[in-house]
Amino acid sequence: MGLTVTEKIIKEHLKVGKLQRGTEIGIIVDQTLTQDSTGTMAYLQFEAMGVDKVRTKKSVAYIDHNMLQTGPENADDHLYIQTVAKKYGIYFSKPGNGICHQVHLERFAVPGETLLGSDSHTPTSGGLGMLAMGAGGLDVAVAMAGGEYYITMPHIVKVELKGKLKLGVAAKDIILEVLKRYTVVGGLNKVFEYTGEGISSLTVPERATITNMGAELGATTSIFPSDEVTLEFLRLQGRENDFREILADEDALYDEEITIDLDRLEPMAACPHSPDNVEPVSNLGKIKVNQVAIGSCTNSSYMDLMKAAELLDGKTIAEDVSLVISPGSKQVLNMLAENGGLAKLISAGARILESGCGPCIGMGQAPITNGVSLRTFNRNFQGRCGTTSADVYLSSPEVAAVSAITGYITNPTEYIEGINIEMPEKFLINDNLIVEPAEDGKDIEIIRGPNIKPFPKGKAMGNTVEGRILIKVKDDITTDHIMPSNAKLLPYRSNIPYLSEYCLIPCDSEFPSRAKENGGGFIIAGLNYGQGSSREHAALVPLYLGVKGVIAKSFARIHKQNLINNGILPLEFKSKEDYDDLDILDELVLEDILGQLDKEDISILNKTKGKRYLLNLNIKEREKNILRAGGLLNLKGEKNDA
Ligand code: MIC
Ligand code: SF4
Repeated sequence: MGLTVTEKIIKEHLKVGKLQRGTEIGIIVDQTLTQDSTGTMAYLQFEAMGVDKVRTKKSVAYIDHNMLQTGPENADDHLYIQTVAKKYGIYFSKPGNGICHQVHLERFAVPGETLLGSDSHTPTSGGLGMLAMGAGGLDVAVAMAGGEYYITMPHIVKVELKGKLKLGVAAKDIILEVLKRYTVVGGLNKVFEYTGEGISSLTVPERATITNMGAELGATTSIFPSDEVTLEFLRLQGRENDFREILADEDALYDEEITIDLDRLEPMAACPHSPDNVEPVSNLGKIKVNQVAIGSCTNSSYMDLMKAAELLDGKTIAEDVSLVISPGSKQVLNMLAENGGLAKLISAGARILESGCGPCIGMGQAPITNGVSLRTFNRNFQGRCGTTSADVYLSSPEVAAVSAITGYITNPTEYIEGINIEMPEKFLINDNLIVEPAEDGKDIEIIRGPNIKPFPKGKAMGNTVEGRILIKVKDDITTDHIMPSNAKLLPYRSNIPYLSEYCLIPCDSEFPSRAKENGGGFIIAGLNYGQGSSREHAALVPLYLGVKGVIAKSFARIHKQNLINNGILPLEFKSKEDYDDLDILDELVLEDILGQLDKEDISILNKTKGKRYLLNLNIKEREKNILRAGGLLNLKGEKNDA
C-alpha cells in the first residue's frame, strides 16, 4: 500500500513505535528552532541537561519577539541566547534578521527532514515539504540534546485543491476556508496534507501561509509535497542542493478527505475573536477600520508585501487609518528597499516597523479603545493586540491594503485588476545577521542578565493530590489568557515569579492571589483548554503558583504536553456535565493517585459537596512516568536545583 508524504517522512524518522494511527511514536528530530520569548527557558532547560553540544543536524536560535528593549531585560536575554548558541553549536539569527518562521523557510528548511520549534507556527516550513511541528521549550531542549519527539501517530487529512485562485483571492483565503470547515478544535492529532492540481499554482511562500495558519486548527502540523515548485523556491534561495522530491504515492491512504475548489473561493476574513469565525468579506457590511497591520509569520513574504506595495502605489491611506507594516525578514525588507516597493508603501502613508513579530504579539501598536484592527496575522484572540475592547479581523494582504485606502473592510477584487506580482528572479541572499556557532564552545562564557531567574521544578507525585478549585473557566481558553503576552510582560519570559502576578488575570484578576492564599490547587476548564501559543510559561507559571491539576472537558495538544512535562495532571471529565457541578473553592481530593494513574477511570472526591466524579487521563504510559517523576527534567537527570 502506498504512503502519504507525512507517512514517508515519519517512516524515515521513526525511532519508537509503529506507523499505526492513534499510537504513540517517537521520531528523530533533524532541526530545531527557538525564538527569544520561549528560547531563554528552553536553553536554561537544555543547559540543565548537561550536554556539551546540540546533537541535531541544525539548530537555530532566533530573536524576533521581544525587540522593544524598553529596559535592559530584552537585550540581556538576547545576549544570553547568543552566548548559549555560540557555545552549544547553534546558529544565531540576530534581531533585525526577521521572524523565525519566515527566515527558516528562506534559509534553513529542508524537504523531507523534521523540524521541532518552540513556537506553535513552526509548521510554516511544511510549505516546503518538511515535517515541522511546534512544541514546548522543554521538548525542544530534549530534541537538541538528541532525544526523540513523541506524538500520537496522526490521522492524515487529504486536502485536495482544485482549479486556481481568482484575482483578489489569496492563499490566506484557502486556510480561512479550512478553518471555517474544521474550526479551532477540528485538527487535534491530525496532519493536513495538501494535494491536487491546485497546488501547482501556489508558490512556497503561499503554501507556507497555509501551513502556518494550520496551527489554528490545533493540528499536529500541515504539509505540502516537495515538488518542482519547491525546487524552484530553493533555487531562487541558492539552496537547490537541499531539494529532494517527496510526493504521496498514487494509492496512498488518507483518513479523511476534503476538496476545495479554488475558483469558487472569495476573499474572506476571520471575525472577532477567533480565527475560525470566518465570513466572506462581501457579507460583512460596512466595517470602518482604525488600524491595518500587514506582516506576521503568516503574511510577510516578499510577494505579500509587493502586492501591498502595488495596491498602495500612488494612493494615500484613509484619514482615520493607521497602517503598520512589519516585513517578515531582512531579505524581504532589503529587496523591497532595492526595488522601490518600500518607497511606495512609505509614500502611501505606511508606518514601517522592523522585521519581527511586533504587533502580532502585542509589542506595540495596540489599537484605540473599541477600535477595529484589520490584520494579516493568524490570531485574533480578544486582548492579544493590547486593547481588550478592540475587534480584530484577519485577512489577506490584498484585503488589508485595499481596506487601508478605503477605510472600510473591502473586497479587493475590483482594485487588483492589472496587478500581478511574480516571484523574483532571485532572492537577495545575505546571511550576515546569522552568527555561526563556535567549532569548540568549551571556552565560551555564557552571559546571564539579572532578569534570568531559576525556573520552577515539579516534585515527584505523592499518593494524595488535593487542593481547592482556584478558578473555573469556559471553552477555548487560550495560552494568551493563561499567561498573557504584551509589551509589558514579554520582557519577563525568564522571570517566572514576576509573570505569576499576571496568570489568568484576563479571566479572573483574583486568580494569582487566590492561588497563593490556598497554597495552590486545581483549575477547572471547558473544551480546548490551552489553545494557541506553545508557550511553556502557561504551565510553568501555574506550577509556580502551586497548581497540581487542570480538569478540563478537553485540551489543546501542545499545552497538554507542557502540563505533563511540568508534572501537572491534565485530567478530562468523563462526563462533561460534571463541569457544571463544580464551584470555585470546592475542595478536591485525588486519593491513591499513584495507583489510579493506571486505571481507565480516575475518581476524584469533592469534599465540599460530598460527591465523586470520574475523570480520564488520556495519556500514554511514558507520560504517566513523567507525571510520577514530577516532570520531564526530573527524568532527564538534570543538574539545576533551582
Ligand atoms: C504566538 O504567536 O502566540 C507566539 C508568541 O509566537 C507563541 C510563542 C510564545 O508565546 O512565545 C507561539 O505561537 O507559540
Ligand atoms: Fe511571531 Fe505572531 Fe508568528 Fe507568533 S504568530 S511567531 S508572535 S509573528
